[in-house]
Amino acid sequence: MIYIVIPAYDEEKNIGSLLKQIDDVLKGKYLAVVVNDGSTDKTGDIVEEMASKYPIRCLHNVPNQGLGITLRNGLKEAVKLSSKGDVIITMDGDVTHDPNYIPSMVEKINGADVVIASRFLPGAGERGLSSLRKILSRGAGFLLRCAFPIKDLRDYTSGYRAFKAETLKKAFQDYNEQFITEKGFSATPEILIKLRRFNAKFKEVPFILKYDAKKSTSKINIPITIARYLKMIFKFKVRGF
Ligand SMILES: Nc1nc2c(ncn2[C@@H]2O[C@H](COP(=O)(O)OP(=O)(O)O)[C@@H](O)[C@H]2O)c(=O)[nH]1
Ligand SMILES: [Mg+2]
Repeated sequence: MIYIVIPAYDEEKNIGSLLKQIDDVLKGKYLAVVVNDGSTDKTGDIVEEMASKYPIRCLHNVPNQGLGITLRNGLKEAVKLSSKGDVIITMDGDVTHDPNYIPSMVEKINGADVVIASRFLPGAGERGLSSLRKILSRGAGFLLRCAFPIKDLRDYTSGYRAFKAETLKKAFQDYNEQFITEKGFSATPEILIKLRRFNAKFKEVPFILKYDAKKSTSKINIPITIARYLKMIFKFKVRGF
């Protein structure tokens, strides 16, 4: 079974078409766990309505909790529902992550624990992303690679990933509530850094981020995200993780 965890905060312009695209690719053979993070728009209503037609489960955070807690709630739910051999995908709720990559990511998980849709491989790229955002992801990637080198991993901040359900189950059992502690976007690299404890094997597939398809503005706050990345790197280096 494939579980797809989608954090969604004010994604009313995107979430409906994303969920339809997912069903076109996977033809009903999946369960999407959408976590509506206290959206102030119609995101929750749209997802609940689609859940009567498609294999979708919608969780609601009230009020907005941030990306870290949202990912934690969604992954916990997917792990709880999963069995041995299942795969858990994470992807953005904003149509920048094309679901057509899912079958190849699932195929590649044989012999690995995590498969990352990576923007930094030959054949990969980013369409429609500002230079500032490109610098941010490359700068963050450089620092994270220096601080926490992981074999075969280049893209630490891509939120589009496939995990073996068993690997995530082990992480939740071992770390308990400490598996995902970062509140914002820094939770995305935190998950990979924490999986190093289990000698997790990483693979990447080339991925083109379709930022030009996005119909909403980004929720990332660049100065806060930079500060949180630096704080997290410092904390994990000094105190361990
Ligand atoms: N739960 C939650 N999700 C968020 C928040 N901010 C952004 N997201 C979600 O996290 C994902 C990444 O955010 P997004 O705006 O797409 O960032 P960008 O694509 O990197 O510019 C999307 O699925 C958002 O809906 C938040 O405060 N809470
Ligand atoms: Mg996005």
